[in-house]
Amino acid sequence: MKLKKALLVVDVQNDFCLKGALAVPGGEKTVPNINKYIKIFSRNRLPIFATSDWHPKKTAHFKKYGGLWPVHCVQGTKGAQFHPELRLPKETVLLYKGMYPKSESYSAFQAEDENGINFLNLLKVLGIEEIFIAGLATDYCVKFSAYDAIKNGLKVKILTDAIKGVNLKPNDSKEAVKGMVKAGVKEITLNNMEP
Ligand code: VGL
Repeated sequence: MKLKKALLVVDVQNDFCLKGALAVPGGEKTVPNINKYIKIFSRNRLPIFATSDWHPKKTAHFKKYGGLWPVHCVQGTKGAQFHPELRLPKETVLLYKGMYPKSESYSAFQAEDENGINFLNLLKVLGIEEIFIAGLATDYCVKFSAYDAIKNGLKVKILTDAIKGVNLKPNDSKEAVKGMVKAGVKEITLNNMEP
């Protein structure tokens, strides 16, 4: 039987792209391939979810309040907007995470839609069994989302030609992919994508 699938586009926001406040090297280069995956899912009438990192001005996630990161993706700013070339269809389910000042919220499973319904519940309502993950960053939000998906019994594919990592340490993304694969995640690209 065919599994019911959904696409998850993680944090393709200006601040994670070229000249952004927390630019992921080559982050913007994921956009053309992500747009291709979006078209495939749209064409097959499969759900598309897109997360936004959506921080208040003051959060323990930021360096100046004890966290790891420069100020980025502050709610309502240009840096928090999607990359201008990302082509999300109007049916995309938009999810927001990082609103709670005391939690890191790297994972899409800590995100919620505009009505406060969390990602897992939305997946359950739609009967989704498998998610395909693209976006930023491989070694943080993509990784944590993939692990949470596996923990929740979903099948997971990462789209390796549509993700990029921060690489605070040079091998972080490679290690992240290795770890995900060990946990049961499959790697695919546009060449072997079948919706
Ligand atoms: C992310 C670092 C800090 C991500 C978010 O979206 O992967 N990375 N905040």
